[in-house]
Amino acid sequence: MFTDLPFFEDVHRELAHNLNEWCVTNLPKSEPHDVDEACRDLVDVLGKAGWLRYAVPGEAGGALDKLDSRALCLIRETLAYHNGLADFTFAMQGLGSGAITLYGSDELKQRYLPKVAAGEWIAAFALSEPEAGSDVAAMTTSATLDGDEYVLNGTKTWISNGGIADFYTVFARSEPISGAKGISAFIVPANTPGLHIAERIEVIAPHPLATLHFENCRVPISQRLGAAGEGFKVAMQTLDIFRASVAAAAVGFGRRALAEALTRAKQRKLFGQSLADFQMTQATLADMATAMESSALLTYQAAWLRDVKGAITTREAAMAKMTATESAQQVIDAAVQIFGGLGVKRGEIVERLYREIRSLRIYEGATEVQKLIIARSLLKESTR
Ligand code: COS
Repeated sequence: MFTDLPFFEDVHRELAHNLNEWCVTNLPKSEPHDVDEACRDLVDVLGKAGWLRYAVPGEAGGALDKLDSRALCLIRETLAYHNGLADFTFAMQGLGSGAITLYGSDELKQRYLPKVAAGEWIAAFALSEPEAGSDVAAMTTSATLDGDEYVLNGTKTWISNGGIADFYTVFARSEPISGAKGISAFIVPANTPGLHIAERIEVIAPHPLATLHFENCRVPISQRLGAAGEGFKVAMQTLDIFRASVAAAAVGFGRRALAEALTRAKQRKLFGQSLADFQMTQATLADMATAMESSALLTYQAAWLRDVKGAITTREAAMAKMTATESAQQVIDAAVQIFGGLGVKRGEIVERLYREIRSLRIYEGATEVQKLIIARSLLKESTR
């Protein structure tokens, strides 16, 4: 068992085991017709079962003292293995509320986080804009101070849980400075006047996704996270935690594809033997397994460094996200190939995984952005 590795403690081993057992009996096996309803149900079920408590810290009803990266990663890997939408809903509760955990006042923490942990409120993270995705510091959504309120105007897009969220963590330019330094972070309840869902976006692996418009949307200063102008740092530190968990989800998808491929290779007969008897198939299976093992090691190394060493893990999380998502894409593609025609038939697990893995190479920083982050960090550290 890989949870026997020294990265983990007993609490993690128990968590991974118990969650896996729970998933087998409690998660839907097929894709839903209505993703909004399915996500609301999943948040409710994950909340009632106590799993969402790992998305918030102990002081606000969390299961562990701190937001524990290894727990987040193990949960995402396990959920992704069984049900991609369950992984999505868990991840968004964490990402959507992560900035409150890191930068929220005690009052905001106590108001929002217990509801997130109970699955009573759905969270979302609104950072990207039509012209500010990878270059997030180019954002133009404005937050103008007027008395004791900020007035938000602008557009956010690719917002997961857009349309079903109860509140959004929104990043907007509050200072008259261009670039990273002028941005602040805010909690905006979904029913705030001036916040509209402009468009729902359909994607290949369906989940709630939308474009939001802010039109003279008034938010009290008390809903700001961190200091004015500190929002870019708030976003990046939140992403540092959750990028490693994206890697873990990719490991879950990839490991599931490998498990499906192994079963298929043993069962499928052709040319008088099983598919698994061909050395060509064996080479593919070996590459798949090795890719997922190495991805898992990078992922849990990043999580362990943050949890145990208290390290800043920007570079390690970027390495894990890049490697795990790119590897899982290849592993799942290989699994589809092993399945042959069945691999692209709607309803097959590997067909679903093939669609589900694709966006992980893009969201929370595309692979190209991760390369930038890794290289910048290396160059900064190099003294020669
Ligand atoms: N933690 C804390 N601070 C950080 C940080 C981190 N992980 N990353 C950057 N910062 C700080 C920098 O130290 C710098 O502060 P100083 O000027 O005081 O030194 C400031 O933030 C600006 O950093 P940088 O110059 O690196 O910003 P860039 O505009 O060049 O952007 C990238 C850097 C490309 C890394 C950033 O825009 C990014 O991550 N883009 C992808 C965004 C993303 O993930 N989008 C998906 C949305 S969620 S689905």
